[in-house]
Amino acid sequence: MSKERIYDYHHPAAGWGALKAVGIHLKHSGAPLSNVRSLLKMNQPDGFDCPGCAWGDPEHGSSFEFCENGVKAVTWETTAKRVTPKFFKSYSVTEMKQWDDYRLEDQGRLTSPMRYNRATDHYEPVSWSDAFALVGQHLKALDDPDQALFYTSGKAGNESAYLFQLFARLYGTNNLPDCSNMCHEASGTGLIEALGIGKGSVLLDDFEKAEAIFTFGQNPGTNHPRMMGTLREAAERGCEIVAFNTLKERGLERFADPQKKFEMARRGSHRISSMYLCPKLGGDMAAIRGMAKVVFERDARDGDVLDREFLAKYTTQFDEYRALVEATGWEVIESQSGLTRDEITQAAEIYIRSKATIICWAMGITQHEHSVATVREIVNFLLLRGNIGKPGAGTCPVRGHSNVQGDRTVGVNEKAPEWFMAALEKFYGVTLKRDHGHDTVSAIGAMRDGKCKVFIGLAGNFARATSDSNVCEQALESCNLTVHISTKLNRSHLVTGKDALILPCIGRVEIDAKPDGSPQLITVEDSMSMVHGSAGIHKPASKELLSEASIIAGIAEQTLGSDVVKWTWLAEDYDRIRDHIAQIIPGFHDFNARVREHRGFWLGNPGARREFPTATGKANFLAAQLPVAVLHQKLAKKQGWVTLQTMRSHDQYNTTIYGYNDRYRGVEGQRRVVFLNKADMARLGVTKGQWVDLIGIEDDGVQRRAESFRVVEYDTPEGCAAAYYPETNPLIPLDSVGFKSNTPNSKSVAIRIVPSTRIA
Ligand SMILES: Nc1nc2c(c(=O)[nH]1)N[C@H]1C(S)=C(S)[C@@H](COP(=O)(O)OP(=O)(O)OC[C@H]3O[C@@H](n4cnc5c(=O)[nH]c(N)nc54)[C@H](O)[C@@H]3O)O[C@H]1N2
Ligand SMILES: Nc1nc2c(c(=O)[nH]1)N[C@H]1C(S)=C(S)[C@@H](COP(=O)(O)OP(=O)(O)OC[C@H]3O[C@@H](n4cnc5c(=O)[nH]c(N)nc54)[C@H](O)[C@@H]3O)O[C@H]1N2
Ligand SMILES: [Mo]
Repeated sequence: MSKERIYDYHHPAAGWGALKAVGIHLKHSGAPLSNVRSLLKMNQPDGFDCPGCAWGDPEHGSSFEFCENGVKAVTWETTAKRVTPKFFKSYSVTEMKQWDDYRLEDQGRLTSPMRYNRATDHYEPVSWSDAFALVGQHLKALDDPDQALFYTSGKAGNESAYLFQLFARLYGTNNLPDCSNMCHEASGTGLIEALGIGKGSVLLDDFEKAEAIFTFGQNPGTNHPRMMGTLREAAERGCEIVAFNTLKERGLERFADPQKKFEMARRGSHRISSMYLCPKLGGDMAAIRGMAKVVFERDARDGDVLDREFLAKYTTQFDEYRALVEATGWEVIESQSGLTRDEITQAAEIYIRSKATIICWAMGITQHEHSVATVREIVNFLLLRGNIGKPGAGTCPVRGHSNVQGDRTVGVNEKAPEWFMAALEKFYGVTLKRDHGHDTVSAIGAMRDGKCKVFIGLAGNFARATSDSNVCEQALESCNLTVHISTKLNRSHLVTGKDALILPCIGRVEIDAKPDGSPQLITVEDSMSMVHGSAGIHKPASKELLSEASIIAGIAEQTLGSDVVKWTWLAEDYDRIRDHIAQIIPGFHDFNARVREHRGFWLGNPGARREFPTATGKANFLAAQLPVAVLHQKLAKKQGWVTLQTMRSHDQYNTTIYGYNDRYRGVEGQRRVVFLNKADMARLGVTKGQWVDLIGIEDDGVQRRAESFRVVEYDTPEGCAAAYYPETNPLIPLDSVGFKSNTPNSKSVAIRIVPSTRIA
C-alpha cells in the first residue's frame, strides 16, 4: 500500500497516469506477459467481453478496446495467486473476517469447492457431487420453495443467468433478487412507465450525431472510461456536453486519451464539458424541472421551441405536465437543486439550441428516494423537443455490470412480465406461479424474519453490496444454507449459514470447454442492447473449476431431476441453451447464427422507431410534484447532520477493491476518508485530517456506525458529504429505499459526524 496522502489533482483524466497504473496492475497480477495477450483480445470480435462496465464496443474499434479500469478487472481475474484448500486450512473464518475487502480478494482465485465446518470454523474440501447433493437436500427439505433465494450479480453471462432463473422458477419460486435492484432499477421502472421499455434508446452511433449530451450523476472517467473516448470525440466535433454532478469529477472536465499517441506525446488533453453544474444530492429532478420551465418560457416568447408535431402524435398528458411546470416556483427549484435560476437557464439554452440531445445517467440519479420520478422527469424533458426516436437523440441509462442488462433480458427478474412466464410455461409444459418474488432489500428482510432459509448467489458479494450490512449479515447467518458461485474470496463467503458452500467457477477470460474439449461461447448484452459473444483465452485457474452453467445444472439435477429439463445436457453446449432462449424471448431469433456475426446483433428498441408499447400506446408524460423536501433540505435544520453519498473510488469495482488510491480525487494509500464542504466542517466542528466516526439513523434500535474516517476538505456543495462504498453500507437503513424501485438510497444517507476515539 502506498503512503497515505491527500493532494490536489491538476492533470486531465486518463493520460500518462492511466498508463502508469496499467503497468502497476499488470505487475501485481504476477502474470504480466499472458495478461498483455489478454488485453489484445479484450472487446474484440474473436475475444472476450471486458468483465468491467457495460459500455458498448464501437463498430470499427481499435485493436486496443480497453481502458485502465478494464485492465484492472482482467488482471485481477488472471492473477497468478490461488486460494487453495491449504489456504483455508491455515485461516479460520473468524480470522478472515478481520481482513478488509482488498486483502480477501487479493488472496487470488478460488480453486476447489469448499464446505464450511462449524465445529472447526474452517472451510474444508468437498467433492462437487457431495456439494450438489447437499444443496439438493436443503432445497427439498424446505416447507415452501419461497423459502429459497436465488441472487444474481451482473457478472453472469446470458446462458448461466437463463439457466439459474429457469431452475428457480421450476423449483417453485420467483425469488430472484439481483444487483440491478440496487443499481438501475429506477431507470427500468421509470422508462417502462414512460416509454414501454426499460432500456436506453440510443446506439453508439447516436453519440456521433448528437448536438448536445447531458450527463447526470455519473463518473465515467472512473466507472465507464471507454465512454470518455466517445464523449471526447463528441466534444471535439463541437457537440455541447453538459455535466450535472454533485462533485467536480475530473473525467467530465478534461480527458487525455491514452489511445492518441500525439496527444500523449505533447501531454495534451481535451475539454469535455461545455458546462458543469453541481447540484445538491437529490436535486436533479428540480434542476430538470427548472430547465423545462425555461423551455416553456422561451417557447411562449419565440415560438417553435417545443416539437408540437411530435407532442401531438406520440405523447399523452402533456397539458398536465405543462401546467405543473408552470405552477412550480423558482424558489423551490433553486433551494432543492442548490443551483441558481441563471445556471439552470444557461443549461436549458444549450438544450434549446440543440436539434438532437442525448441524456445519460447513472447512480447519482437512481439511488435516491424519488429516483423513479427523476427518471420520468428526464423523459419528460426529452419529449418536449421530440428527442426520442431520432438520430443523435434519446435516453442512455449507463449500465453498471458488463451483463446486468442481459441478465434481466433473459429472465432474471423477480417481477417477470406475464408474456415471459406464459412463454416458459408453454415451452416447458409446466405451470408456474405468478406472484412477485423478493428483490434484494426484501430478501434481507425475509431472511431476518425467518421466512427465507436458503440463499444461493450466482456471482456477486451480497453481504457487502447491500445496505444495512449488520442487519444483512445477521440475516444471512440465520439461514440453513448459504451458497456462493464465485471466482474470488469475499466477505459473503465468511457470513455463513448453518451450512455453507463456496463453489468456484471459470471466469470470463478463461477457456470454457465442452466435454469434447472444444471451446464454448457465452453471450452478453451491453448498455445499447447489443448482444455479442465472449470466449476466454486462458487456461482455467484450476483444474477443478466448473463453469457457472455446469454448477447450476449440477444443483438443479439433484433438486429436480431431469424430466422436464435436461440440465447437464444443456450446460454441456451453450448453443442448446441459446436455442431455448431463441424460442422464448423476442429478438433472439437465429441466436446462434447471429451471435457469431461480427460484433453480434442489436436487440432493437421500439422507442428508436417512435413506437411506445405502453398501456396508452404513447409516450407518457408524468406530472409529478417535486418532493416536498429532499434529504439535504430536511437535514439543513438538524444540527450535526449531513447527507452522505456513497460512491466508488478509482481503484475499485463495486465491492472488489483493487487498491487504495483515488487518483482523480487526490487520495492516496487509503479508503476511509469522508469528503466535506469547508462550511460544513466549521458547522460540525471538525478539522482537516481529523479522524471521525460516521453514525447513521439509529432510532429503530439498530446501531449504524462506520468508524475511523479521515476528514478531507473538498469541493462539494454545502450539506453534501461523500465517502466510499462498501465501507459505508452499515450506515444505510434497510428501509431507506426508493419509491417504486426499492433501491437502497445509497446517494442520500443521513449521517452524523463525531470525533473518533482513534488518534491520528
Ligand atoms: N472501475 C469501475 N467501473 C465500474 C464500477 C466500479 O465500481 N468500478 N461499477 C459498475 C457499476 S455496477 C455501476 S452501477 C456503474 C456506476 O457508475 P457511477 O454511477 O458513475 O458510480 P458512482 O461512483 O456511484 O458515482 C456516482 C456519481 O454521481 C455523482 N452523484 C451522486 N449523487 C448525485 C446527485 O444526487 N446528483 C448528481 N447530479 N450527481 C450525483 C457522484 O458525485 C459520482 O460522480 O459503474 C460500473 N463500472
Ligand atoms: N452504498 C452503496 N452500495 C451499493 C452501491 C453504491 O453505489 N453504494 N452500488 C450498488 C450497485 S450499482 C451494484 S451493481 C451492487 C453490486 O453488487 P454485486 O454485483 O453483488 O457485487 P460485486 O462487488 O460486483 O461482486 C464481486 C464478486 O463477484 C465474484 N465474481 C467476479 N467475477 C465473477 C464471475 O465471472 N463469475 C462468478 N460466478 N463470480 C464472479 C467475485 O467472487 C467477487 O468477489 O452494489 C450495490 N451497492
Ligand atoms: Mo451497478
